[in-house]
Amino acid sequence: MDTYDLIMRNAEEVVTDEEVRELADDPAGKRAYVGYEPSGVLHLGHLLTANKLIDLQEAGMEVVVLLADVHAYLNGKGTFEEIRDTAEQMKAQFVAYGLDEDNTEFVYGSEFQLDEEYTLDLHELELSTTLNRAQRAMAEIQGGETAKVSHVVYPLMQCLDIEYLDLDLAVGGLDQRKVHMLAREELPELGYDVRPALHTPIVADLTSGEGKMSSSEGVTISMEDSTDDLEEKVNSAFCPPTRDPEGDLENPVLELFEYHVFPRFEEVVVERPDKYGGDLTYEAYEDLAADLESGELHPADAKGTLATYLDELIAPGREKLLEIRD
Ligand code: IYR
Repeated sequence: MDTYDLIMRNAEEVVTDEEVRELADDPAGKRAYVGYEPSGVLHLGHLLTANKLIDLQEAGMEVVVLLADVHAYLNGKGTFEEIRDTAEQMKAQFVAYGLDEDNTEFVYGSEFQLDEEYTLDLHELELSTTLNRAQRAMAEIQGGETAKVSHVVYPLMQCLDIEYLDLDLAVGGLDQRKVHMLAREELPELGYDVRPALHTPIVADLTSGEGKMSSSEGVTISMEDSTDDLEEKVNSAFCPPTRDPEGDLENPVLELFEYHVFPRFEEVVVERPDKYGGDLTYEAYEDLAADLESGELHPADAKGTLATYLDELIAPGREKLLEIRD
């Protein structure tokens, strides 16, 4: 796969395509990042952006993971001590999952976000950004409770991170898009460069195919799940034979194959007894999706296979988690 295609694989959108093409022409030494509010157990939402970071490492870029402790604090996720403990667990799981430790820089937000220069820049942004704009940027990130002043400081700091970590590309789920658009507008006001952003899709809820799979509601797959948990969750997933039967429902089983399994495995083997046609081997997601649609691949076989591959994917992180908790 060429560098541009690797960078773009499974991206929902990039802003702008032209800027990303420029990066793809000369990726060596270029820096990309994702920031995460520390959470003790990684779930598939985290792994979607982690897969993208692994793609970017493969494309020759340097990868920074921001353990956003100050952001988590501003978003009401606990005391600094609690958040730091959680962040260490998170880091260990990312490495176990496959982020190349020698090529990944893990940075705590508090390492640079409390410096004087950063703080003064933050105040300048506070002065130039309307409350309304900052709240809109935060709407998809904040968890619904009454907005506090901290919730409008949060997106402004996220904008500054792009400059202070000296990045060439900001990566995040689609829910981060408004913050990245704010950054593109506001950073030049402070005399800093505009950087491109890449957004990964939001995976639909597993049982309904609607909305998004999140850690707070509905069924989520995480590194905590045992082999049996995975089987049970995947078996109860919504899996219509077509990807988009009426235009507004997704097939979460296909999404998980596309975004999680195919990027990490060379081929996917569906094991079937000979009397049901024998094993099927797929090298590309599109072929598997086409077989599900045509009826060649039964949803039950697709689900069983998905559970097996997801199990293999999360096994190292699950072991790490058990080790940490011992
Ligand atoms: N807003 C993210 C966390 C975060 C991301 C980046 I990129 C930052 O620079 C800082 C924080 C979330 O919703 O988890």
